[in-house]
Amino acid sequence: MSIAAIRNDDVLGLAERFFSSIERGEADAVSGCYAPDARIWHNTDGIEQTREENLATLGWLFREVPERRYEVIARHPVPGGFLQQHVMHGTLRNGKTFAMPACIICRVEEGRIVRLDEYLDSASVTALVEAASSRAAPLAAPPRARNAEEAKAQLRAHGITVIEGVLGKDELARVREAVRAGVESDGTKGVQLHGFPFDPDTRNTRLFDLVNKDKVFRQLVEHPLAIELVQQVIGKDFLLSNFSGNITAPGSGPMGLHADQGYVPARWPSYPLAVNVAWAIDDFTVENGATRFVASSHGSTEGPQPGRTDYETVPIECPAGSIFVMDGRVWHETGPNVSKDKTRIGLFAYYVRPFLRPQWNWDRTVPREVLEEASPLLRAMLGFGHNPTGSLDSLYLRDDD
Ligand SMILES: O=C(O)CCC(=O)C(=O)O
Repeated sequence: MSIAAIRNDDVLGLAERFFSSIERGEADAVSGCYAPDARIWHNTDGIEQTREENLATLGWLFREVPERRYEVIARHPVPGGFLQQHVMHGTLRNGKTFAMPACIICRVEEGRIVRLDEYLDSASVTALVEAASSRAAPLAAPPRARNAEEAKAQLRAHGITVIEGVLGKDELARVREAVRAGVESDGTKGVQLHGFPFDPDTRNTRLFDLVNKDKVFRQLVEHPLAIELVQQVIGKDFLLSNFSGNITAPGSGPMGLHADQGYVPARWPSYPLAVNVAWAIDDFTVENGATRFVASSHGSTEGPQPGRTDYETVPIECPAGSIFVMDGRVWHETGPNVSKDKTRIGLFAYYVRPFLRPQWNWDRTVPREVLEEASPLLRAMLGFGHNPTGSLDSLYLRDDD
């Protein structure tokens, strides 16, 4: 291969890294593609930005346009750099989509971009800025995803997604039986099942400690799709905070509107601290108390005001076997069960970033036999694995710990 061909490969590799880092929102990786004294120019304002100024602009883009994709029409190596014609497709935080055509000329030295001139359609730029600052169009229903990638995009854009058909008929029957057995066993032992302070009456049945109740529940908390989405929302390292069931019953009222990370003092950071994967074991309908949520509440930095009841909520209707995933900031509640004779089983697996204390003290409750057969992933999410906040205790652990 000639030196010229190798250089072309390097330049095209750099172009690929640069645009895919922007797609993924990785500011450090974008920064690494620029030379420290790089200059970035746009025809729309005629301003020459420094690397840091451009990274600030990209920070705005990452925030306002959580989903970005480049459709590369042409990418050509040229002496000293490359040319690219592309269309950037994006979804704004308020769910609006846009497509922005552009042409760039990039000068590269020693494997880094030293100058980038970008020609944009000024009407598209104005439309993007106006759309980003306009009020969110409220969702009339939660978005539905056909696969993990769509679910991730919806979580970024709306903080919520519904995926149908995750559990089949036999699996649902198995889970229902485990719930029935759990309720019976807790009832026999005198464990509280009704009338918790967060419920409006004594009709709903709350079943806690699912991890220790049946293997099938342990399989749900580490279901690969659930884990993929959890990691997308709160990062690679996370803890299971709680896993419980809520069985609504005819006549049960709505639970108070809340956000799952509501115990974290306001103002919350601009990223979610927690995520809830809800398993619909029965059909979720308006009648039987489908969970309800407030559209766009994932953009909030605090929970709903206590006592205020005028928030508009949207039902999360979905067939049995679906999961719905909500980032920890989404305001939601159990809907009222207004049916004559229908119960509704929902299981709620609640995961948090590793620096938040779980609601359930797994170290005091998980029996040795459950731990012994737990996968490394389950052990880690229960707090028995590597501690990503420091792992300092590893200095003192014995080999068999
Ligand atoms: O049962 C539901 O629909 C929601 C339950 C919930 O939000 C909770 O337990 O925190």
